[in-house]
Amino acid sequence: MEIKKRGYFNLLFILINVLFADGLVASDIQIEQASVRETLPGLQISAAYMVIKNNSEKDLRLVNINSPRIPNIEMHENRHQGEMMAMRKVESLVIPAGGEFGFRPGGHHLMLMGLKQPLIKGEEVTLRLVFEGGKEVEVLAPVISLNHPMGEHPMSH
Ligand SMILES: [Cu+2]
Repeated sequence: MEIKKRGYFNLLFILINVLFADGLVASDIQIEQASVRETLPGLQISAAYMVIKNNSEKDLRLVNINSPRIPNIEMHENRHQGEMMAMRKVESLVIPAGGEFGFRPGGHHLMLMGLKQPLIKGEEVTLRLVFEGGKEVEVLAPVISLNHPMGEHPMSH
């Protein structure tokens, strides 16, 4: 089932690249350091991180992230509220032309919610990034351990 799905999404990815070949080639958007944090026992949420590079000459607006395996993914920012850090959902984010945007531990992050099964270290999760105008890019993110230096995430929701 998983293999069949992956084949389908690979095909979709190729089709998307063909459909949106007008001025924006796949290498215009580069995803680096993508990772998903393993779930804590009993929890149905986790976090994902990545750096998105925009090599094109136009700003890109990230409007949605989804995954065949994760029911709900939100983009969150961390904000100081007095002494506390609080998370807030953001609807979209701009990746500046020729620049990058990072979802990183302690800062903006992707909140993975409503997980039906635990995310286990060593697995890989497909994440699909949707940009304004319909451009889509897929990345296969490894699930990493909570003890990984990149795996820290404040849990104060
Ligand atoms: Cu969050």
